Amino acid sequence: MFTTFLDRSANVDNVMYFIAGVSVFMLVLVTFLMIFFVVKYSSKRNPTAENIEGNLPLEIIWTVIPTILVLAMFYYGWIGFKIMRNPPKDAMPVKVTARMWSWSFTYENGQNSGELNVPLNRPVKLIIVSEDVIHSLFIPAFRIKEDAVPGMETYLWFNPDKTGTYDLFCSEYCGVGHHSMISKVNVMSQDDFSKWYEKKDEAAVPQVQDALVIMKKNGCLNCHTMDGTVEIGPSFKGIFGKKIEVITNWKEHEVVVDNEYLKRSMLEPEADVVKGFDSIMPSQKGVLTDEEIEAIINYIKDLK
Ligand SMILES: [Cu+2]
Repeated sequence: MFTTFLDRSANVDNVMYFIAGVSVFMLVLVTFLMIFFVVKYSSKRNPTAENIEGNLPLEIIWTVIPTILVLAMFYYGWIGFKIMRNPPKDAMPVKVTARMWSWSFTYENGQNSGELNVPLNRPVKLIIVSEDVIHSLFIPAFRIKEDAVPGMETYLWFNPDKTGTYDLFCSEYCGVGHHSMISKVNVMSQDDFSKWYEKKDEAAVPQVQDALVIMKKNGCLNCHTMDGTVEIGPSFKGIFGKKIEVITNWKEHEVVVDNEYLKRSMLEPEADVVKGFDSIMPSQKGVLTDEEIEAIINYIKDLK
């Protein structure tokens, strides 16, 4: 169980076992002593109250032992923290952007994904930013967690030492779509990773079939469905060309869902909010390109 302290995730586990172990031991000890003294000094056994003087050796023992235990917790925690704060120089940087309610991972060559793809056995440094509120990047399998804070950059690193797919999610309640901020870490062989990493967008202008990829990548489908199911936002199914009730400046009115309306809904979502929904969608200005917006609109058009 107590493997080398150079292995960071083993260190996290060891610190956790150590603190939990000490806590359980203390709980049992204190509970036992409490029951023991209740019985031993009950009024039945001791009808006359007695003044018990202090006991210096006992006081020294119960001061020194817990102090050592607490300092040991600090020491082992500190070792793990130091490793965590010092990414290896050759770590691969990946920029992580958190926003309501999706994750986006951008690599040095501009490659971008909604899932974190990493090669086996190469340390990864995650540079974390938030576009709106505080989120928290949590990858339990690698024992790492760090807040994404608007206006600043935070970081984390880990060494993916086993291929496979692992959960990645937001562990800071960030609004109604918080549960949608779940993604994956895909640890791939070096070959598979290179293949994916070098794959550039074939077409400069996104096509309709790319719209699904764009929507997934940008988290649109965390709130909007395509099968008519209503979630956080209205479903895209069959809305094109329809008349809908919207609220603009607290006033209800009707609009027709056309190209212009859909584009405005992406860039200024607060302008006309569909009746019955909260105005919580973040603007996609600067996130989606004009071509991407067009591809999404064309996709929605076809969703009869
Ligand atoms: Cu979040």
